Amino acid sequence: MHCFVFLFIFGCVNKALCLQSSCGVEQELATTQGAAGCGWNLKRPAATVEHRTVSVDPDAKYSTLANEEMPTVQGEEKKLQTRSDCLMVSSGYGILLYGEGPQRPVHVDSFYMDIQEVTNRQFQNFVNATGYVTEAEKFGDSFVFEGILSETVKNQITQAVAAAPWWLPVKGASWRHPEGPDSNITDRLNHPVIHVSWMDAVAYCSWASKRLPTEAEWEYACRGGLRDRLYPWGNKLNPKGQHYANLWQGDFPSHNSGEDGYIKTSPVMSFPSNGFGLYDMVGNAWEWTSDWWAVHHTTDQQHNPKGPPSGTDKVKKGGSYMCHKSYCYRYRCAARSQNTPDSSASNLGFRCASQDQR
Ligand SMILES: *[C@@H]1O[C@H](CO)[C@@H](O)[C@H](O)[C@H]1NC(C)=O
Ligand SMILES: *[C@@H]1O[C@H](CO)[C@@H](O)[C@H](O)[C@H]1NC(C)=O
Ligand SMILES: [Ca+2]
Ligand SMILES: [Ca+2]
Repeated sequence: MHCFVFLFIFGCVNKALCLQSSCGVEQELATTQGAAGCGWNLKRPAATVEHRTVSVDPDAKYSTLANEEMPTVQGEEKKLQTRSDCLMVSSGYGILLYGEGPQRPVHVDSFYMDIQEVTNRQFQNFVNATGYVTEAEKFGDSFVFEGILSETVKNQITQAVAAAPWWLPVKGASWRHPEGPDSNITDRLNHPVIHVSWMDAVAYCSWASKRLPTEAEWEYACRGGLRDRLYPWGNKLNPKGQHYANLWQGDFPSHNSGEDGYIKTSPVMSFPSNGFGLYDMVGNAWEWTSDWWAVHHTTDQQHNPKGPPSGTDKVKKGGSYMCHKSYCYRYRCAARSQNTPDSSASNLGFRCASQDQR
């Protein structure tokens, strides 16, 4: 089933102004507590990183099979068309430390964006067609949030991330086994695929004849046509008492009340879409972008910026079901975080974009 929705968007988006009432508070929270919370420091030990170079050659490895076996369930895409004189200003909430500011005018050409995070079912299709093995499966482990592990698995773990002790490297954790060997995705085929590295995400998107969105494209898509807003739907986190994203309610990291209905990932599209018809742009799973991470940006106007030419970390956007304001206020369109390209974790996934309709 191929469903495409053609959406023309006229209007300028994305001047994320610092809100006077909350900016100072946020800056303080971010600098004191933010660093480790969003999956930062989930770096593989240097020793294991070296033998883990994965080459992705879509032509050689995937295209033949891909042509024979296209996914039976194809996610929808939206065309996001921008006017040529439209200025998009990326970021600008005021967290200079993480490169959210200063505000800067950016133009992005029209592109197609998946309306949902790539699901386990879609990823399974890809793996069935290509035999692809993810980096977490090759390494033999992946990071899982302690709060969702069984006692059996927890008891077998001896190391943790110093700055974020609730992240545990779990042997056998992968997209097929999100909380380790005693878990599976049978009942979660419509949830976002997680435990996928940046390389894995690139491999999937290439197979689908797509690509990862740039950070600027991702942010443009997140804003859903609204100006100067924190979230894809506006400035209030819970308008009319409703939840608009799968986030964390309660106290992080000890108690997740699951008030929004989910303490782990949720099926994609469980919460309302934004003005562009895109779902889960914030919350549920973090999403990889194609950009290398940097915190210094030019304030000159840019056309289709693609980030720095090189780096050590890739930018991820949108926050996850683990984000709570006290610790990881990253469920804003402007917010950003980073991981090394070979990182994988129980709250990190992706969606694809493309220049042409796929
Ligand atoms: C992938 O293959 C497995 C094993 O053959 C099968 O159970 C599953 O339904 C397939 N998934 C898709 C999405 O086709
Ligand atoms: C998957 O996990 C569920 C419990 O979460 C279990 O009941 C089921 O037997 C498991 N399925 C497989 C194929 O391991
Ligand atoms: Ca939740
Ligand atoms: Ca998301």
